[in-house]
Amino acid sequence: MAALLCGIAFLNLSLFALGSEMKTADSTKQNRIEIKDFAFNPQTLTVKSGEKVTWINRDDEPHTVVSVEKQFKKSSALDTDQEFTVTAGAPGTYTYFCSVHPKMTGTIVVEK
Ligand SMILES: [Cu+2]
Repeated sequence: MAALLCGIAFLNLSLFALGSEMKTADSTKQNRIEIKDFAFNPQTLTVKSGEKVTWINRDDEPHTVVSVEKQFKKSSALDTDQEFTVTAGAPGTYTYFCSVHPKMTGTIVVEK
């Protein structure tokens, strides 16, 4: 019986270790939005306030990133493989589009 209890305690310990590892990986995640085939991918991204969001253009066409309500500075025209980064501000929903192709839209949800 003692051996069984010991085994359970060990299992709990390893579950705990796994949980903290996942937390570490999550806090260093990169918030990346790829622009490909005239679309933002993912189209909706959820981030925490203060985190950085980076767009990268994987198309041969130039694209821009412009906040509909001017909640962040707009990008210049991004050439192929060029990146644009903003820091997520106040919590809320930020919609943006490409001024070259206004049908291209995306959303960033900023949480506290
Ligand atoms: Cu575009």
